[in-house]
Amino acid sequence: MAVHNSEIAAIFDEVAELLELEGANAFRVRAYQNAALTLGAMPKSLAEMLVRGEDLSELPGIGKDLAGKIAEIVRSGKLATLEELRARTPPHIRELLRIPGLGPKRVRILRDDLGVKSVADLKAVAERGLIRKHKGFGERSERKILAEVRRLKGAEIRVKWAVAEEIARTLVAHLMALKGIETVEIAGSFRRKKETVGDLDVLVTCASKVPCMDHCVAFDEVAEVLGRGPTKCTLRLRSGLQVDIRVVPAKSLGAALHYFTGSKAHNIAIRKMGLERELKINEYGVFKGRRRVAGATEAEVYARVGLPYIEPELREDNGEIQAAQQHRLPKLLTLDQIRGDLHCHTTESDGKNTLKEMAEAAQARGYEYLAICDHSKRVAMAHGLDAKRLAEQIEQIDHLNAKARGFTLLKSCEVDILDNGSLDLPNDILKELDLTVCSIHYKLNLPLEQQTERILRAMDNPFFCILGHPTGRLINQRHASEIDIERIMRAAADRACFLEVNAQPDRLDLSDIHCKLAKELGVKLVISTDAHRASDLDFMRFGVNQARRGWIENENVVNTRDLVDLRRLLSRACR
Ligand code: DGT
Ligand code: CA
Ligand code: CA
Ligand code: ZN
Repeated sequence: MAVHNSEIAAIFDEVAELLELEGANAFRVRAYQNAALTLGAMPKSLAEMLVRGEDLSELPGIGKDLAGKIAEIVRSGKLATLEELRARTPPHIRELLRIPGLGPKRVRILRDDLGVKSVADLKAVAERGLIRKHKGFGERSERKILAEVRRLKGAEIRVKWAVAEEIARTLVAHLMALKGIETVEIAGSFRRKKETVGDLDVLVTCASKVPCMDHCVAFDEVAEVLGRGPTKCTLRLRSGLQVDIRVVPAKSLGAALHYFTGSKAHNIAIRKMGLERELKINEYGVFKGRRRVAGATEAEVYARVGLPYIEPELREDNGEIQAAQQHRLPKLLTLDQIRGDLHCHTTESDGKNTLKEMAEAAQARGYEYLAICDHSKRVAMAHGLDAKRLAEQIEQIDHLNAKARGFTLLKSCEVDILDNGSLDLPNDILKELDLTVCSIHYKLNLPLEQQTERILRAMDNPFFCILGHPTGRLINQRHASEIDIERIMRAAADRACFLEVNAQPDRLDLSDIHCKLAKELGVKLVISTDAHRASDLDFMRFGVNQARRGWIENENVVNTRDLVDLRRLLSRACR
């Protein structure tokens, strides 16, 4: 059982990629890409839908053919179409596709025009300066390609936190199903909520004589058992993610949890504090000579070195230990402090749900407000709103608000920041909105100075409120645009503008480090899901995680305010 939606989406993505590489019909390629998008964002498990006998061909963009392919994947874990495509594509060419910035189109050009058939060939032509001479590539893309090729050597694949969470959930459920297993904790970077994780580090306590290891390796997503001992095993799952599982005695659980949560740098600093008190701290406990003095809980471990409990998200040896010593640890933001979402889309632009459906979904989550931010016309082209359609939407919102109680739709728009730094809609219409989310969606690769100016000029507009997904990066796919983020933050603080922490699992933009910088520079943040369908509103927790890693507290976040305070903040920002 239990092929995850994300696995099916990944298979379809790869099919699309390889088809495009072969020069297949563009509609066919797009059908797979669209299906991957639909499936990846679905809240319901496709595998479970099939078990219940639901007809998948009724899903948007999924016809009979694709529904059959989904069933094939759920049944066998594989897709014959993909296997055939892979077999037909030389492995070295497939490796090229993994280089960020090189899609199938570009790989084809490089192969057909420059004879590039492997990463080694690519490196050679890039070093000889042949790529920059080619139409469609510039000097900058050549430099980027070279940097990526160099990075690729020895580079590991890191899994996005949201994907790891889905896998972790099924793994924990599997482990807890064995009678005698008492606790299962996931430590490591996953517990620290790092945006990507290298592997999962799992700790288990169980009653004696329980066949715990047999049960671990019997998890039905295991592709390979890489190592196995009496209390420890290492697994590679079908998704490629590795898992280290350790069985520990209950009296050591706190010490083990502390040790395996890391980060390594944090551990080293704590151990050093232990040594100063003549304490030995390891994964088994805290010891004075040979006597165990602590180890069952993490709080005990910290107490032994004279510190209060430190939240996992802070454990990067990035000032948290000094802060703990001085009793000035941040009181980290929590999900239940979020009162509304300030960035979502509807069917008016590229969203999948209507205004009314989005409003109901937000209310169902207990929110006080939701800002509707359909795209302006520049980015969404045919789908985007011009001033006239935005005015119509404003009327619709007024109409819905008149009927709603205790909940307010806010009028907004995701306005494109044009390359000259102006906004994509005239001020006459922007002034009718409660707020704006202003974002860059094209020319992401301008030189640093120019890109920074573009944003600063946009911020000069009195109707600029929130800078949406500020750096434009996509995790594992696209680097952040080159911008002087500190200058932008200072400018935002001066003008009472805000920066978004976009909670989409592959954006998480701002990063944790940028969140911390924003706090230090006194810029307020907005944590938003950028939901394109109702279920995406649940992405909020990913944004909160990221903010917590950046030491963010309730007061640093705009959308922890109630509507009255929110309007007060916005009125300064927006007018
Ligand atoms: P990852 O998996 O790369 O996303 O990052 P982590 O932090 O989960 O690292 P991992 O899986 O290599 O190790 C898990 C934790 O175990 C790590 O955060 C700290 C602890 N640890 C691992 N190796 C050492 C070590 O040599 N010394 C100390 N003090 N702790 C270690
Ligand atoms: Ca790990
Ligand atoms: Ca590990
Ligand atoms: Zn958006």
